Amino acid sequence: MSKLDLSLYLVLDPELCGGLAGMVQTAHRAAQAGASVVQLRAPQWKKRQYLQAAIELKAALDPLGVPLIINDHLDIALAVDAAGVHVGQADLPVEVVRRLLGPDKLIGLSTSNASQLAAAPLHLTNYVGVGPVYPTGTKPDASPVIGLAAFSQLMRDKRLPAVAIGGIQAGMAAPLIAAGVDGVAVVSAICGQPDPAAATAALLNEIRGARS
Ligand code: TZP
Repeated sequence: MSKLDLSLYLVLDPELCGGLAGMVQTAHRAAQAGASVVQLRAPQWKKRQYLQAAIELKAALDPLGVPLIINDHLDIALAVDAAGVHVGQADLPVEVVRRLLGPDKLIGLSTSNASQLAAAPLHLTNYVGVGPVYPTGTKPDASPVIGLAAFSQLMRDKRLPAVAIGGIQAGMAAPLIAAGVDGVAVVSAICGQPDPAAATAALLNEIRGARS
């Protein structure tokens, strides 16, 4: 399994990105500007449309060497030979996904509290998403907001590579990196921005600055 760079993890949202074409364009621009992972997340989409988006995203991201992660849909990840699958707490368990996906693909797991983090299967999970750290309008059914203080506490007991997610906008990444997270995951801070490449570059700059 190659080492995963979680620095800036873009989660795509078809509504914020302007549909399938907008999503592919945003992903491509963000990846060119340094986004290190891209996740296709479109819970409202039917399978056929999801598959088409995955095919187009894979074609756009492969030449840039940026891994494509598929949210929830294991079959689509297998169909397009994506880099991995991201599951939530109510999706297929990591153990099942790992068995079906094999040892070489990536598996990410959404968590929103200490007990979910403690329950993440250590040797089967490549990374955890932890959030929402801040209030977000992007995921209406998100778990309760964690807040920076509790998030920092969670990072003290970190057992797996982790990305912070939820309400992270430009200028908000540095304290999360300082708390020990490996990267930040964003939707609206890149998707739907007038210049996704500039938004990506600014966030990356902040992340790198906070590390040095
Ligand atoms: N999971 C927890 S919060 C969230 C997801 C997918 C949405 C984050 O969106 P934004 O726009 O970066 O706040």
